[in-house]
Amino acid sequence: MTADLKPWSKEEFKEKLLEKGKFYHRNHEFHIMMNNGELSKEAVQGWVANRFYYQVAIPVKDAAIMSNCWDREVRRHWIQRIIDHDGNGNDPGGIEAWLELGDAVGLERDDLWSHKHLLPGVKFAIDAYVNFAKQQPWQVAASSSLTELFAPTIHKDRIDNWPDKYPWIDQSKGYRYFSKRLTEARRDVERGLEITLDYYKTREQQEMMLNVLQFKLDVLWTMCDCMYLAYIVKKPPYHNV
Ligand code: AHQ
Repeated sequence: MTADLKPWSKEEFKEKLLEKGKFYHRNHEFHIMMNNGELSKEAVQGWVANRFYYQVAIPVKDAAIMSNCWDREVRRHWIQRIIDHDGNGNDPGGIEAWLELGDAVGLERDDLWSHKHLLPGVKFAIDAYVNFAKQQPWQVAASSSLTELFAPTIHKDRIDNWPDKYPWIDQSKGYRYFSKRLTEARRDVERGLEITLDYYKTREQQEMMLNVLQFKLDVLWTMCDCMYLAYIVKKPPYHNV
């Protein structure tokens, strides 16, 4: 029974979070094939189109967290995550950068905004994440973003591998999003870790947080499962009816 166990120190707790890295979707076969240059053009386009729903969901998820948070100081920081994606003033934001990635891989912007290529299972996984943020205490929802502890590496994989593995992708406009996230993810993780290491006090709460992180890892992994079935196994939903 973890209820009577001593809480982990902040360092031990952070270590436990980092141990979850093996479940990060960088280790999914879909991403391994991506980094090895083994994805077809259709599979890359499918990934860009399906991830677009994730990109436009992130600001909605972060707004849900803010709508549950009465702490002005936290909101003053957290609002930056929405701006990073929606942009403001002269900054077109990350959603625009993802649309440029869509342009670079040969997708029509209307087909991204209409979610024409969105797979049902990818939508369900992402909607589960948004609803989690709406229903959970803001600190719990905030801590679920800590899959980004492992994100800089995956963005760097794309920047390092895609130019050589996918020379058909227009490099002049395709990679701005990934470079942008390298710094933004590190800043987000700093804030997310601070909230998480402070909020979960007892061992039972800390163990619960590991399950919260596993939920979000499952969201990302499930997205890759759906895209693998559709674009690698070539058995998208209803392929046989
Ligand atoms: O581009 C990504 C992003 O903006 C975010 C926000 C953060 C969150 O709030 O959950 N997570 C996240 C992630 C982004 N990119 C993913 C990728 O593989 O490109 C990784 C993903 C994450 O690690 O949760």
